[in-house]
Parts: sequence; C-alpha cells; structure tokens
Amino acid sequence: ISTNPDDHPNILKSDSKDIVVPDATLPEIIYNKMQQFPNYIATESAATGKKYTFEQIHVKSKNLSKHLRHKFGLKEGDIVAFYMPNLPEYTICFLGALDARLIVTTMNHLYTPDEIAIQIIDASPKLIFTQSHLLNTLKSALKISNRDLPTIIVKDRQDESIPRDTVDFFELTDTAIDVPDSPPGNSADVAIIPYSSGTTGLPKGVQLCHKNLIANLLQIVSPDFKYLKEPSGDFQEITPAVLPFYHIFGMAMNFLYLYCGVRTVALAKFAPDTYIEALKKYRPTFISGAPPLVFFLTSHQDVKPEYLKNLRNLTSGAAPLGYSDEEKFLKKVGRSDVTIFQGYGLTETSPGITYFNKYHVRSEENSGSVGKLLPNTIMKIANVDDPRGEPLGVNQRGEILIKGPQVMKGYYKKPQETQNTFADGWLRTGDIGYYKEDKYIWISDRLKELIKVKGYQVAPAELEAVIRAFPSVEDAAVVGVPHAKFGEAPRAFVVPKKGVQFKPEELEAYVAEKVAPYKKLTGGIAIIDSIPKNPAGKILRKKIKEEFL
Ligand code: 4UW
Repeated sequence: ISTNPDDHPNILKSDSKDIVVPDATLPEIIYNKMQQFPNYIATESAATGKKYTFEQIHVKSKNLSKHLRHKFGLKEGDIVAFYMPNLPEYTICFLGALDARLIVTTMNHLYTPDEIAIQIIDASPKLIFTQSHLLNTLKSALKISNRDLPTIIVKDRQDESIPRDTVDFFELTDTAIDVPDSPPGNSADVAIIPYSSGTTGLPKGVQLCHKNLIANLLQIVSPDFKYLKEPSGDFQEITPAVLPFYHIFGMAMNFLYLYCGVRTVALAKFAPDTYIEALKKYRPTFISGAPPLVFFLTSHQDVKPEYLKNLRNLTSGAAPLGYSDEEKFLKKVGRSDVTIFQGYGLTETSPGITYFNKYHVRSEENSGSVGKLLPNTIMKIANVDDPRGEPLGVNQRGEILIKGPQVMKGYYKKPQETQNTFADGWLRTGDIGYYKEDKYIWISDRLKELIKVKGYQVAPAELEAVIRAFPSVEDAAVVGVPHAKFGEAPRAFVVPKKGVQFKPEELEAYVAEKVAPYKKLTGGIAIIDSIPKNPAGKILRKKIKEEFL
C-alpha cells in the first residue's frame, strides 16, 4: 500500500507516458532543434514581408545576447521588458535575452501609460524593447514611474530613423562582437515573468523557469499530443500569428513554432481585412486562437473556404468552445480532415495543462471538453471550501488543482500570494471542473474573480481601483457578464457619491482612457445602492451575480 497521498484513487493521472525534462535552458533546446532546418523561413512580417530564416534567427539573437551583456552591462537575473506588438523580431529579442541569461517581462502594446507604469514599478526592468510609435506612451509611463530606461527600438523598416537617446535594434543584431558566449544557464533560473491576476486581486508577475517552459514545450510535442509536422522538402507548416506574444498562450505557441520549424507570419494586431489578406496570401496549414477567432473564421463572408484549403489543424483555447461551434467551423471549411484541438491552461502553468490527444474522437458526448492531461501532470478536484481535503471523484465538480513540471515557481516578490495559491504543493487554478470515467476533463465555471475578454485577462480589482478614482463614485464592483462576441465582458456595479449627479457615459469614457481597449466597460454600468461585502470587506461577487444578473 502506497503512503504517497498523490496515489489516491481519485487523483487523476495522465494517460500518456511520462517524458524526460532535460536539464537545459530554453534557448539551448530551441537552438539545438533549429539546426535541423536552418534554411527554412522561421518568421516574417505580414505588413512588410521582412523575413528571417532559422539560421538568421540564431545568428542575430546570439549577436543581440552578446551586446546586451557587453554594451549594456546586463548580468544574469536582470529583467528586461518587451513592450511591442507581434513582430518577427520579437523572437530574436526573446532568444537573445534568454541566451544572455536575462529574465523577460512582457507588456501588451495596447497598454496605457498607467498600466505600463504599474508593471515597470513592480518588475524594475533594466532595459526595454519597443517601437518608435510607442515611445510617447512609454515616456509618459516612465514619468509616472519616475524612472529612466535604456530603450532599444525595433524599427518597422530598416531605413527608418530612430529617435534620439534610443538604440537601434538592428545595429545590435547585425554586428558581431568578439566576446565569449554567456556562461551556461541553469534550468531552475527564472526565464520569463508574464503578468496574471491569478485567483484574486491585481496582476502579479508569474515566475516561469526555463525548466517549466521546456517541460510544457516537450509535453505538447510528446508522442500522444504532437500535431505539427517538421519541414521537409517542399512542405512547411505555416501560420498567421495573431495571438499576442506578450500573453502566455501566444508566447508558448511562438516557442512551439520555432521548435517545430513552423513559418510564423506575425500580425501586429487583429484587423479583419489584414487577417483575411494574410489567409489569402499564405494559405495557412495551422491556425491557433481563442474562440472569437474561430467564430470570426466561421461567420465572416470574406473568409473564403479556398483560403483554408491547406489547413490541417486548428487549435483553440483560453475560453470554452462547444461541439456545435466546431461543427459550424468545419461546415464552413467544407472538409472534415481538419483536426480541431482544444486545450486548457493558465499563465501559472506555462501554460498547458490539458489538450486533445491524437486519439481524440470528436463527438457530441465529449462536446466542450478541454481534453486530457498532458504527460507528467496530475489533477485533483477539491471541495471548493476545502482544497486540502479528500479529493473528489468521477463527475464531481470542484476546484481544479494541478501538479506538474510546468507549474510556476511563484509570484514575483509576493510570498503571501504565492502561499495562498498553493495547497500542500498543489497549484489552485481557481477554475471549477470535473472529469469523467474516461479521463476527459471539463471546465464548468470559474471560482476566481478573473474576467476573460476574447481570451485576455481582465482583473476586476484593477478596474475597480480605476472606477473608484472617478470623482462621483463612492464604491464599485466589477464582474464578468456573458458577451456574444467576446465570451465575457466587464460590467461595473457602481454606488454614486451622495447627492452627486452621475452620468454613466462619463465614467465609461474615463475608464476607456485609463485602460487597454479590451478592458473597457463593454458589459455596461449599473447603479446600485451598496456593494455586497463580507464582514472583512471582501466583495461578494457571487452575490452580485445572483442578485443583479
Ligand atoms: N476553457 C475554459 C478553456 C480555457 C479556459 C483557459 O490568461 P490565462 O492565465 O492563460 C490562458 C491560457 C490559455 C491556454 C493555455 C494552454 C493551451 O493549450 C491553450 O489552448 C490550446 C490555451 O488563457 O488565463 C487562464 C484562465 O483562462 C481560462 C481559465 O479560467 C484559466 O484559469 N481558460 N483555457 N479551454 N476556460
């Protein structure tokens, strides 16, 4: 009889054979693999057509790595920030910084100065990569945070001049310097710090180590789950990349594409015309996105089935996609040999936890399932009031807790929040779900506050702080409401100050100015008399939903 509590019969284990996670760094693993297909195109810009082969990515990121250490004097463990849209050069920045043993923190290029300042203050980066058109916003953010940062400009075009007091990215990548390589890194070093609000409160830095990222990459390409084919002869997978590289889903996909030799066409933002243009021009073999992208492909009349004639796989995640949505998409494509994969994960798990494996059979019965556990991953369904208690069994709903090599080290400089997120070594996901006899997993609800708009994170606590700063507001609470196009949208419940004339449109405009577009109050504003709270002052979001929605 086992004394290991993880051998409890209710604890779900992966169906798939364990993988071995090598003791290495992410760039070592990727550089090594890229040598198998050096002359294929690795990435290019949809807007300018600028292209890089895998060999060029290797050489340029190595040059960048050396300059970061020698020109800027950065040392292992220093943090650098990326504040830019999806660009082919993003990949060079990533590999270069990680090869130099630096830590990367990423910011959405749509962030406002306030949002950027919060992350700059928290992460204290030593240098930032950005583009000329974002410089004014960055300057405002630096003023708010009372800092100055060496700034590297990734130009859209080689002949563009760069602003004063900034450094030209291409000057660094295109000139070799004769200095030794960085000393070898450690797989337990932190590699990236993306931000996530986790189960509660404001966005926090999620420390993901090289070994976490390598584990998740190798879990996804393990024999039961691998779906991308490596280049050979005339064949190469090609994908339009609109999932933003700053967010864990787009970021991990980008690492996966490099590892599998995929030609990645970077789109700086999602606009229907340019996206459709890219489909028409490149005829992708692979598309990844959140459900709103699948709905777009299905319903937009200018997305012609012939643009999808080479499509072999589509992957959807970050929010639920039902069987009927899959059916409609396949009907639109007019072929049944397109495989749809769904996955579930979190920033805190690098991000993959579950995925459809290659034995998956689409059926009404497993509609809405997020698939099965990746190798080396175990899951416990816990009573929501007692995460340390006896694990629940088949078909019983509770909070999903995870253990695996992809689970984060912890939140950056937040020991208390880190402690609250783990229960006896298990990561608390804040999601409610269950599994069936055949080990298929469903996410049925969300225990945590997080709102997902088009798959992106909106933290109610962050919006509430913005709303409370509006002069006529006494108190506020934000919850997610269902939205036909976005999945969810934030709705504000507001208590106006006594005797003050309150105009919701003014608050809406005020918030829109302070936050990135996807965080706007697109779910509406409702005026109420008081915000339901518990005696400790915690907002009772469930009660708000029950009472007012
Ligand atoms: N169904 C329902 C889903 C699903 C979901 C996530 O912003 P984060 O921290 O991270 C993400 C990660 C997305 C992702 C990871 C791995 C993967 O394979 C894949 O698809 C192929 C997507 O979005 O938000 C994490 C939260 O997002 C919700 C859930 O609440 C989770 O805690 N979420 N995926 N398939 N809900």
